[in-house]
Amino acid sequence: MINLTIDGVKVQVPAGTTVLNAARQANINIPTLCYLKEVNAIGACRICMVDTGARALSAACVMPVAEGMVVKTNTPKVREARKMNLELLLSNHDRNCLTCVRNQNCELQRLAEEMGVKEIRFEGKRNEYPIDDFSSPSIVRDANKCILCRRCAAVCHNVQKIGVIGATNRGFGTIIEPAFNKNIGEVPCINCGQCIAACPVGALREKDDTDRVWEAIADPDKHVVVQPAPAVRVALGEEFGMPMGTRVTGKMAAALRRLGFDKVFDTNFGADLTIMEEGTELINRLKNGGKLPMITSCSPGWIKYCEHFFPDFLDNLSSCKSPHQMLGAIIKSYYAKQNNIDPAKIFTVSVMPCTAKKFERQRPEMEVEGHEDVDAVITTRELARMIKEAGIDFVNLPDEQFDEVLGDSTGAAAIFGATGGVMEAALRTVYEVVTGKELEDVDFKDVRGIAGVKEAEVDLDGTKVRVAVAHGTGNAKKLLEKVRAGEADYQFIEVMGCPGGCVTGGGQPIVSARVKMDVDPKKVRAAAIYDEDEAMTIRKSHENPSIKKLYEEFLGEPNSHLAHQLLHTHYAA
Ligand code: HC1
Ligand code: SF4
Repeated sequence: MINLTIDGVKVQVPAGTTVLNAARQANINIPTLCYLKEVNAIGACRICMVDTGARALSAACVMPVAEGMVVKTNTPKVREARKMNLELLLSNHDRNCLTCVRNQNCELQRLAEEMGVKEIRFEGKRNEYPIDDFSSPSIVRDANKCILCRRCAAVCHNVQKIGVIGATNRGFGTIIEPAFNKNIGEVPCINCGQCIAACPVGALREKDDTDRVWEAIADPDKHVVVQPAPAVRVALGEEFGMPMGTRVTGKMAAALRRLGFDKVFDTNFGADLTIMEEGTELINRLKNGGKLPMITSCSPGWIKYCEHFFPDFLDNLSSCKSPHQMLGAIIKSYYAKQNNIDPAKIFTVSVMPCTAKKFERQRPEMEVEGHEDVDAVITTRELARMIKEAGIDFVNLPDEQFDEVLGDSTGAAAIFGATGGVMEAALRTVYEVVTGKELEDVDFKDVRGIAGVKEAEVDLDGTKVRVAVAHGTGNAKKLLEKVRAGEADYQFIEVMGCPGGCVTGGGQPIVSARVKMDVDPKKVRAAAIYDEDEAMTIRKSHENPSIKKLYEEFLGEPNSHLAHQLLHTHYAA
C-alpha cells in the first residue's frame, strides 16, 4: 500500500492507483473532462491538474501515486491553470448552449459554472465545420462542439473494437472524424451510439425523429401505435431527476397515452413472441442438423457488426426479426385485421434505448407487403424530450397499464433489456418445451452479470446444450474468434451490440463521467430489470395467454408459414 497526503488528508491506496482515484477515496473531487473510467485516461484536456510538488503541475488522471507524495488540488496556481485550460477549450467551442441537445446535461457547461468562468479571455479564431446530420440514420456529428477529449474514439476503438472515428490533422486543425474526411454513414459504423453516450458535450447526438412522430400524432387520418422497449422503463425516470434504477413502467404507459398515441402496446409482447419463434428455431436446428451455434439477432448494431466483420457467421444468425420489428408486423397485420383498420393508415412508433434501431427499421428486409413494420424509432432521450415539451408532470403521473393483448407480457420479456436476458428467457421456454417438465428455478444466474463473456451448460433431458453470452462488440469479437478457430463449441450464443446490453444502449439517458466513477449504470439498471421480472406473475414466454391467443387466432404455430412471412428475415452477405 502507498501512503500519501491530499489536501492535508492522509490516504492509503494500492500501488498503481492514480492521484485522481486516490482523491476520490478521500472524497476530494478533482474535476475531469477527457477522463472516462475504464475507457479513457490520457491526460489530454489538462482540467484535472494538481500540484504534487514537482516543477510543473500534473494531470491527476494519469499520475500514479508515490510513497510520501503530498498533493494539493486547490491552490491559486492549480485553479488558475484549470480555468485557463477550460477557457481555451471554450474559446474554440460553439457556445449555442440554449439550443444544444445537451443543455443542462453538458460536462463542459457544468465545469464552466463550477470553476467560476465569467469571461473567456482568449477569444480568437474559431474552426467552422459542416454538420453531418444527413449521412447516417442514427448518428449526427457536429465537430463545432467537439472538445477533442477523444472519449468517443476510445469507446469505438478500445471497447467496441471498431475504430471508425479518431483524430485527424494536427494542432489547431485537429478534428475527431472518420478517416479520409468521410462522413459517418460512409464508414462501417454500426450505429451503436456508444460514442454519443461517451461524449461530454453535444458533438455527437442521435438523429432526432420526434418531429415525424408529433406530425403523425396530429394527423387525424393516422392511427398511431407506440411500443416501448424493455430497457426504457428502467432508465426514463433519470431524465426527470429520479434515481438511477427507478422502474417507471406505469408512468411511462400513462405518459405515452397523454402524448396522444392511439394505442400503447409493449415491445415486451414482441419479446415473448421472439422467444416462441427463436426457441422453436433453436430446437429445430438442434434436431435437424441446422447451422450451429445459432446466434441471436435482436441487436441491430450487432447484426451490422457481423455483416462487416464476421460475414462468415451470417448463416449462424437466427432468422428472427427483432422483437419491436415483429410487433410492428403484427400490428399492421393481425391488429389491423381484427380492428378493421387499413394498415396503410397505421403509423407504428418504437421507443428504444438504441440508436441502431433507427437504422434497422429502414432496412429493406423490415417490411411486409409494402408496409414498413416500424415507421419511426425514437430513443429514450427523445421520448423524455417529447414528454417535457408536452408539459406532462412525469414524476407525479399515476401508474397505467399497457393496452390489452399486444401490451401483455411476462418476466421473460422484461429481462431482454439486460445482457444475458434473451438467453435466459429462451432457456426458460426451450427447457420446458423439450423436456416436457416444469422448470423449478427459472433464474439462470450463470448468464447474468457484467462479465464480458459468460458461459453455461444446460441439460435438456440428456442433451447438453452449451451456451455463451457476449455484450459489446469487443467481447463478441473475442468470442467469435474462438468459435472460428475451433477453440470453443457452443450451440447457442447471445450477442448484444452494447456493453451491458440494452440498459446501457446508445439511446439511453446519458450518465456523466463523474457519476460513472462511483456507479455502474450497467449494474444498477440491470438490477431494476430483474426486479421487473420478479414482479411479474407469469415469467415464461410460452405461458403468456395473449401469445397463445395470437397463435390460435392468427399465426397457427411457431415457425408456421405465416410466422415466417411476417416475423423472420434473412441476412445475406
Ligand atoms: Fe433491446 Fe430488444 S431487448 S434489442 O436490447 O430484443 O433496443 O430494451 O427493444 O427489439 O424486446 C433494445 C431493449 C429491445 C428488441 C426487445
Ligand atoms: Fe463507433 Fe458505434 Fe459511434 Fe459508430 S456509433 S462511431 S460504431 S461508437
